[in-house]
Amino acid sequence: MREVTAYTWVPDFAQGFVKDLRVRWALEEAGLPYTERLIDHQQKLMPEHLARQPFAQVPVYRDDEVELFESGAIVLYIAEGSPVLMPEDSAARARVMSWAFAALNSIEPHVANVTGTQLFHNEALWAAGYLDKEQQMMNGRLKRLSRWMEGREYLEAERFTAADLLMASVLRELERSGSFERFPDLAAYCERCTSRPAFSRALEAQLKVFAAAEAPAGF
Ligand SMILES: N[C@@H](CCC(=O)N[C@@H](CS)C(=O)NCC(=O)O)C(=O)O
Repeated sequence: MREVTAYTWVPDFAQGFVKDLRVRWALEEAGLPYTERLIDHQQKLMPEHLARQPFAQVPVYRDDEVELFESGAIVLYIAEGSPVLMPEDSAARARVMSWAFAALNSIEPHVANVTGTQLFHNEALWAAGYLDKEQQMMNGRLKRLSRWMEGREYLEAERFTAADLLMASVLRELERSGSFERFPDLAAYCERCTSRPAFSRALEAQLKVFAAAEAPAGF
């Protein structure tokens, strides 16, 4: 039994970007079937859900052995048992960990600051100045990532791993913000990862849920 908790519905801007997508993608890459447990935005605040995800978010993952929250931890857990997502060699596995944390800790906060400001605060008086500074910070990180990627197809060597899954999940947020224009190499890398059939299946599975749902009153 493998179960992924996700939302019944999210607003348009979030559809295709909710973080259960990373988990679905990892499961698809690993060839592991799963079921969905769908909750709404009231249920995420209930004690039952908070006992599983202390921050009232999704995803949550459960199988016969573990119950986990945090998409990065879940992806790495799935990757542990999948040769598609994790190399065999122990040093190479450790490098995948390094890059997984780099994606979530060194890149994602900057991407989130920029895309979050654009999505939620674009009209605010302070937004332009803040966005300018945050974009500079983010571009600094992307420039260093771009240098690292010179001559590489994937983060570590020639093969796709869980680290690429996480990095591409973070970078694809930039497709809609125009921030990729300065980094065509990173855009190509992201496309290389998301053109994998497993990603398409995961995206389709998330979007199918929203297509079948009705927006709650007030949206
Ligand atoms: N660090 C968490 C973040 C999870 C997260 O941001 N979940 C969002 C959906 S993508 C959520 O449930 N937001 C609802 C909320 O924060 O109230 C992870 O990677 O799992």
